[in-house]
Amino acid sequence: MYRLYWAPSTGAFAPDVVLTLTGAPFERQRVDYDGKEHQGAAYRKLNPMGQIPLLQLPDGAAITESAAMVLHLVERFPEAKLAPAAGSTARAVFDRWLVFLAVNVYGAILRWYYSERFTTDPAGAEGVRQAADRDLERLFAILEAQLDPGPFLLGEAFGAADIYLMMLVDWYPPARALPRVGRLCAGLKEEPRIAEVRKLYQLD
Ligand SMILES: N[C@@H](CCC(=O)N[C@@H](CS)C(=O)NCC(=O)O)C(=O)O
Repeated sequence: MYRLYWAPSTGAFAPDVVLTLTGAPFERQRVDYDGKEHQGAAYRKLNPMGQIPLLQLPDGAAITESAAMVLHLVERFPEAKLAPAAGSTARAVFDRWLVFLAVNVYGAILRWYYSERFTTDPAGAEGVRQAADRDLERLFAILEAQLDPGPFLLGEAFGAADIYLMMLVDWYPPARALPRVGRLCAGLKEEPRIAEVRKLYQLD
């Protein structure tokens, strides 16, 4: 069975929703984030980066990187229709946006939240935060344009990249003001299985 190491308000949300929507049996292993369990030796044996999430596959393999988890799951459970068929042009577009979100947007959000980690100059943190804010504005404007006509990143077809986008919007509230981004997230929140997972992750 799949086992997802998770904690509220973390990047475990996207793979959790994807797992939930596939209907695959899985268990959640809560990590004591406030108690810094993810920095302990036992957890680092599984994820040397000391980060959440971590997905253990049924054969015991430990997979890190939330986007890699999503890609594995959409591939493993094609009947859930959370991504276009592998090898198709639509799939290349899906992969493009998932990686865009995981690398560019997630990265900028980390710089926005944890600015002090991205400079050795204690006085430089505010500058890092402001630059990240500027980057996020630009990145979300690109996403807003991609959602035209929408309603999803891939047009008519809902997919796992939309879930990943919703997670990032939760962390960067200014993005909610963008009409298409805001509409997409508001719609996804209405889906009962997504709403359940949101509750668990303590998202509004
Ligand atoms: N690239 C990783 C990033 C994961 C990540 O940054 N997780 C955060 C929680 S949202 C974390 O565990 N941070 C703890 C730390 O960096 O000390 C992924 O996509 O899974």
